[in-house]
Amino acid sequence: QRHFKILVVGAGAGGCSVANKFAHHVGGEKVGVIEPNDEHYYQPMWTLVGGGVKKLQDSVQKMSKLLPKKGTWMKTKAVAFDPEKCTVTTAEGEEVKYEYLIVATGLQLNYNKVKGLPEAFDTDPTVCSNYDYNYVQKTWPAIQNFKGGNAIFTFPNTPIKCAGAPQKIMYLAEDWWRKNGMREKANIIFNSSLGVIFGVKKYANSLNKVIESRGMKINYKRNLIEVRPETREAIFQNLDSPTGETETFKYEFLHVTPPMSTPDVVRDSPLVDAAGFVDVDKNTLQHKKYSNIFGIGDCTNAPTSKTAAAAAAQCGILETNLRAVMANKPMTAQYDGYTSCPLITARGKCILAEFDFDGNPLETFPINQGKERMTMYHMKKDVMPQIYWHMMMNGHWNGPGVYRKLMHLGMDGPEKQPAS
Ligand code: FAD
Ligand code: UQ1
Repeated sequence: QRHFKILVVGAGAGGCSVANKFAHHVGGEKVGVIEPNDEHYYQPMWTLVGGGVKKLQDSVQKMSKLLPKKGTWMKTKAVAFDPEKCTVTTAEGEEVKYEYLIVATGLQLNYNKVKGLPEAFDTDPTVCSNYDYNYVQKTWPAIQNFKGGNAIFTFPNTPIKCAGAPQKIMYLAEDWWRKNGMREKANIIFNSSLGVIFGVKKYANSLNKVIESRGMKINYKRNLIEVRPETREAIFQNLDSPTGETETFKYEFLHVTPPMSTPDVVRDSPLVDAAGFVDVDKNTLQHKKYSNIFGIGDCTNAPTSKTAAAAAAQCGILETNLRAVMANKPMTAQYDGYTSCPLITARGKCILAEFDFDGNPLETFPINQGKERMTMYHMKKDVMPQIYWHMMMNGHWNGPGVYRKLMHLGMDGPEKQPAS
């Protein structure tokens, strides 16, 4: 039976980064990684791929180049967790034993929860999604081929990763259509299951102004339940209606953000809460029941917005706390919920939202990030991919917390100074 001191399940943004961190600490040969994909995706770039700003290939790197050099990569899926026996079963039926487990499986996209959606993706060139490696390739051609009519952007009735991404692509599309003489013919509609444009007031206020000034329409509490590609109709349920009333929209362009959940293997495991997310202490990231298990990234129930930026901040917390547990010492690091969402509002414009568990802004730069800025656009487009590939993947990026503290030295009142 194979046995690892540290076993990481899932090598996305969070998993790859912590696998490399612990390879530095305990030696690569003691680290095992279970990950089925040959390729690692930098998903935050897909907004810019769909918007025609970046090439898809720039979002991809060979998994073999990113994982710890001396580590063991099991190129397969985890299919069962047994936290009592400290084993994870692989698709081949191997039971891999661990001393410490880090769960980092991210989210699964549940297309089959929307009737007709898989067929629509396969048959209708006007239906696309930046959330998927395959369907993000349809977005930019669909934007360019749009000749007017209803352009609809959806937000599902489940937690999702990067809650800003469903609207970022709307802004990029609107910007393109405006600059290419198509804007008057376009009826741009954001149908969201939520009741607000963004969960943090400061940024919601800015976004509402953007939407209003550029004539986009928002319908709240509208959940996509069916797509009919033959007639180009999208059916939405009104979540406020006690009778489950539905509304049918004709579409000439449809960007879908699908319903999401943790992968079935995680949802069906003993590791999750009632909602199906890995049940961790939100401050330490240690599992609430099993002290040798930690969770990171989108798969956990830490109540913050699910982003790579959040996973980066969690990496440092997890590193400190798991090392303490391994040394039989008390855990000292506390996650504050830091997350970030670069809200691109046009080519050359971005509102860089950064905030904590309570929705308080935690801005890195000593300027008002609630404004649309060219600098933040370049930050997102040109700087973040470098930080991700060259720092985060190696385990050398724990988010911008230290820079925020430096740049705000002496500038904020004590209430804005982080406790640590
Ligand atoms: P992932 O990076 O998704 O990795 C999960 C890994 O687990 C995958 O490699 C998968 O193959 C593996 N896995 C799944 N099931 C199993 C299994 N059974 N066994 C073994 N391995 C498994 N974040 C930002 O910070 N800024 C942004 O601007 C931003 N924009 C985004 C735009 C889009 C369109 C999208 C889709 C995402 C965006 N994000 C953004 C979110 C960000 O990509 C995710 O939050 C981040 O990737 C989460 O990291 P993770 O490690 O939890 O999951
Ligand atoms: C970040 O740390 C991060 O993770 C690598 C992202 O994911 C791509 C982000 O989008 C952002 C904005 C951050 C935060 C970093 C800075 C420098 C503000």
